[in-house]
Amino acid sequence: LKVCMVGLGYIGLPTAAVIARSGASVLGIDVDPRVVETVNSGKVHIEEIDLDGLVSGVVARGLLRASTQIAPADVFVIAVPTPFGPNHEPDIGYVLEAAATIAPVLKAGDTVILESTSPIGTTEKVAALLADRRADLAIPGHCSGTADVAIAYCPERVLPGRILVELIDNDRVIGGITPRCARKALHFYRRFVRGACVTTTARAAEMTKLTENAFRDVNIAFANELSVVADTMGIDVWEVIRLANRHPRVNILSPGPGVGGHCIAVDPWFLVHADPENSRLIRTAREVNDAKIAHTIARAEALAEAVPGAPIACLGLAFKANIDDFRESPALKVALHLAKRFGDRVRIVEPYAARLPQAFEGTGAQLIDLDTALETCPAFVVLVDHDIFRSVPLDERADKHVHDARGIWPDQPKAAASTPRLRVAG
Ligand code: SAJ
Repeated sequence: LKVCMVGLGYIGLPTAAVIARSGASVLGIDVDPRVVETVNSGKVHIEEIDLDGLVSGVVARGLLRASTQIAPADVFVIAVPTPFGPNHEPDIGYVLEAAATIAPVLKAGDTVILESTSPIGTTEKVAALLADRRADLAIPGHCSGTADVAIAYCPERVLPGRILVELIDNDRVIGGITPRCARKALHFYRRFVRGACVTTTARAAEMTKLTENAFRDVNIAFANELSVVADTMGIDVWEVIRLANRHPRVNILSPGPGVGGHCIAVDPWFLVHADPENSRLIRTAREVNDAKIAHTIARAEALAEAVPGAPIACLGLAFKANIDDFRESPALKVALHLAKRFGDRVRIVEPYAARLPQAFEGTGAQLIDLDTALETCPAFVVLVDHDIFRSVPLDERADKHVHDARGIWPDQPKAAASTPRLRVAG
């Protein structure tokens, strides 16, 4: 079986490597020649547990090769970004570009699968584009009778940090332009997926993906809203959540400095955009989670003012624990704001960064290690729940002033005093 993966990013590369391990011959396409070169030398350009060993193995066995040029294959998988524009409108330009790249080499019997998170109706647009470019082929949805190719939507659902495990173990939702398309795609996923593969329509599968991430966003927004209310009331939100979660039907998630990453902070907008009038809860959740960043900034500023002139340590820049991904990171936004305001007083501890991101240039902020921070900084803003930060025992931080946005330093005696009736503009 010949497979062509279009897009070798956070999802495309691990997926290509897992497919190659199943014995298929995989060609990975990327527009960036550096990515192509890195993969062909058996290396990886992204950090993900166990990915380096897997990629070097399948490249050495000749099962995975990368190129900037498309080639004929039996199955084409599209895993390119779907960003949003200035008004949160989804941009499917890269998906359509990928489909246009595939069109000239497509032949009867092939399968085209879109994995990118996409607004509802995108797979149909891919089919329309292929029908337009390839009048010689019978494209599903654009022909009567049996189609020459199968077109399906199968969203990725993997969690960064667990990608290789979840690619295999998670259930997959496979939506076909027609039921026959879905069955053809299902046959392909069975090669490497151990979880259940469930078929549906392309539109339902597109909405399912958006729904999963909007569900998580709404639930995190509930926790974040509670944390602000508790702060106003001078109550420890972590204790309230622990106690409430003792109820058999209550399971509240963790508040944080906001919601980051390229999925949960983005995808709910695709649903809002589809039907703005009827998606008020989803929109509000997005707004609540974004406003939590401003709240964290206000609390961190108050902390800095409590230790005039002294160094302030910001723990973490990543968008979540134990990864090196800083995209859409609320921690980074808070730390950058503090660096711009307090300059060389700001010390950043981020074990997953070799140097500070470019945005910090000229602010005077420095990257230091955790031990140095504990020795030299009287004030701490905890922004990411990396395991290494959790491991600091109480006696090493007892005399510190702390704003802990992640709730990982329990029983902190000098937790930044709550500011009753604190109001933060969203
Ligand atoms: N967060 C909280 N509190 C929580 C949980 C998360 O503040 O209780 C924050 C994190 O710190 C982070 C953000 O939310 O900033 C998102 O983190 P996450 O771990 O919830 O999710 P992602 O973005 O790493 O991955 C999500 C997953 N979706 C769901 O769990 C429904 C993953 O399965 C998807 O494949 C991925 O989005 C994606 O690619 O869409």
